[in-house]
Amino acid sequence: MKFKNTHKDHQITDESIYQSRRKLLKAGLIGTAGMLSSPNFALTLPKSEPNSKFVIDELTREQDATTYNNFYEFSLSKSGPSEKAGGLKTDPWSVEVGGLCEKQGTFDLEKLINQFQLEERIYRMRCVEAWSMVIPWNGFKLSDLIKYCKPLNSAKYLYFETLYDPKQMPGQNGRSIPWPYREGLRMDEAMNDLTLMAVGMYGKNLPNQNGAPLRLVTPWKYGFKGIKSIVKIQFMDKQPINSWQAIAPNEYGFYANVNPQVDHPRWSQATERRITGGFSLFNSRIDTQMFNGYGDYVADMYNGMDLRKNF
Ligand SMILES: Nc1nc2c(c(=O)[nH]1)N[C@H]1C(S)=C(S)[C@@H](COP(=O)(O)O)O[C@H]1N2
Ligand SMILES: [Mo]
Repeated sequence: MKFKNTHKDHQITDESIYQSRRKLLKAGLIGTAGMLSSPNFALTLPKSEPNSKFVIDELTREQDATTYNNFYEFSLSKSGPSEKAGGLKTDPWSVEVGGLCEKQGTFDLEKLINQFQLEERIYRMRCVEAWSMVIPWNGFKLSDLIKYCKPLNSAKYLYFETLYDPKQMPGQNGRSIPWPYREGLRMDEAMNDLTLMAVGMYGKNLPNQNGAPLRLVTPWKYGFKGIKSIVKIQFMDKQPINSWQAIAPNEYGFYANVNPQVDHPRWSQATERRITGGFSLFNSRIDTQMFNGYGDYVADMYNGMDLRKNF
């Protein structure tokens, strides 16, 4: 399957960000401050004051974003997924939609995504392990898929599952996680304009190690919410339990909102190591922003909630 990039006039396909920046410069799509500011993006990066002199909202190098991964189905190491996920068969791929919605069924992914408008969006991403990246995703809005499925009024949450196939995913022979990998969102979070179903990154199809052919992207939440290689979506009336919650409920909650004021029990969440590329994977430590800097778009959803309890 090959997704059709709807923004043919702006494709970040170069192996090196320096090359693509040069191209963008040439095309007049890059601001003088060095921030990416293309009118083609449906959503520009929310403005934020640099919170350290080292902050640069520069794209992470594709090379780093595709070789420094978390994907326990293949490996527990960061480099393992890129070495071991290559054989995963992602075409054809189907997604089973069920639960509290009218349009239940098993849908062929290629046919499914043809229903929706694909966009390119540059998002800051932050892992609970306190490293972060800036990634250009290609995908469609989860809200479009939800509307397509016609949820019942009783549907309050969305539940997702990754493929379970130990033959293709050798990590599933181990017990690191109760398989299959699971994730959930409250319906308003799922409907939020930021929430993306990614089918590509850097203008290309998603590499397997990044969750091909379909993965969730919620940039105001820790990376573990970004469930990969999704085969099942269910509309539910009760809050589902995600995989990390199931393993360690005191360390990983349902909401997983990026929150510098609420530390992980074993380490601080106040700062993060921004992986951009260039000299090393450890190139700058910056202050973590509330909701990863996306508060203007998402803070309202959590009004009146105790975010220490709902972490
Ligand atoms: N199925 C599945 N999805 C997953 C994971 C995983 O192990 N299995 N790891 C999560 C974690 S902890 C992170 S930080 C992100 C990493 O995404 P990336 O490798 O594309 O950066 O994927 C998330 N989605
Ligand atoms: Mo993570």
